[in-house]
Amino acid sequence: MSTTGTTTESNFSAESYYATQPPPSNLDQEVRNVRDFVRKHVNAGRNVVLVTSGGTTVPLELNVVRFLDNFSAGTRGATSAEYFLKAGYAVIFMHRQFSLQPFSRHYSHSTHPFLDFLEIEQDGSGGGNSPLRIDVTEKERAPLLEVLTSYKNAHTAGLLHTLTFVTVNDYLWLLRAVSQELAVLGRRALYYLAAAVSDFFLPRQKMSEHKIQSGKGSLHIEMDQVPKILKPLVSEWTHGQAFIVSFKLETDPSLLVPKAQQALARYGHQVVIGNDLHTRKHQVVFVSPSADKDGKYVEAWIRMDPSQDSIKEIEEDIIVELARRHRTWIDLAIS
Ligand code: PAZ
Repeated sequence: MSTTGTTTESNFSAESYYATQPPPSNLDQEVRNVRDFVRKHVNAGRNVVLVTSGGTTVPLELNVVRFLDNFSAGTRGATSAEYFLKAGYAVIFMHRQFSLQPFSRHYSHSTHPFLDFLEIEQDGSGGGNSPLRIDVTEKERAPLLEVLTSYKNAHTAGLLHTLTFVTVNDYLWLLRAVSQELAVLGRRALYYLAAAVSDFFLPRQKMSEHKIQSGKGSLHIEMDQVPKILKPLVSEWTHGQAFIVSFKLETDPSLLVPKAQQALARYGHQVVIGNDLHTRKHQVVFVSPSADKDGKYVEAWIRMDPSQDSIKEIEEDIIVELARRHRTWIDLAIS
């Protein structure tokens, strides 16, 4: 690709990215819907959190047959969205299409399929010809009622707004557009960036139009780096007002804290939550700038006993702690 506004051939700034990569076709409508949602909750004096969740794809062809993807199922994001609702937030849940969603995640396909606990019963009134009805097994009734009640309450009160992305390009365009809409909330906006976003992509200008043919032997693809959009998110799109929490995933645990510190130094936001691929359901580390503003960082671990898995989810403690820190962030502007 030639240097169409890029700093080098393989190094897009955020600005050059948006100038050269096309927006998703439904962006304007999505933005209007977010605007309505935000306006409603600004008027109600409610804090709003943007939760991003799931992995992004990187298409290799314009008529896409093949794409790169990653492991993220969206468990962290979907679970956290429920606890944010419980904490009184209005939630914009921006997730990868078909990844886990708040509430329905409890009954996801292979782990806990809902068909397994539904029963078909004969309505007793009309003998053998009486209509059939569906019932829930005794054991599952109470937990389902709890999940269903929370789901209905969130929807009836209009507290949960859902947005969908598939590609890293969809994600980048949506994130910028949503953050511009959330700017009216100032400090009352919280960003919880749990999506696993690709670090590399293939610019449209480099993509093959049609399915890449296999006849030529091995395949060499050089990808460009996805621009580091946390920087403009923090300083431009949110004007340094929003409380921004990003996630850092590593597979070498010794990198977690240093990489989290590096991100804070580079982007200037409030918290990086570090998690290791293999232990992420049982422990995370909060890394944040020290309150003394001395250029140092503090770390705080949240740990759970893995044997407590079925009783408690780590996201419950993560969200309690973040809601507390977010309140302090809001109060700082008032005092
Ligand atoms: O979606 P999931 O529950 O399977 O995994 C969550 C996670 C590990 C993707 C998330 O906690 C995270 O660390 N996201 C950021 C990844 C990164 O860009 O480093």
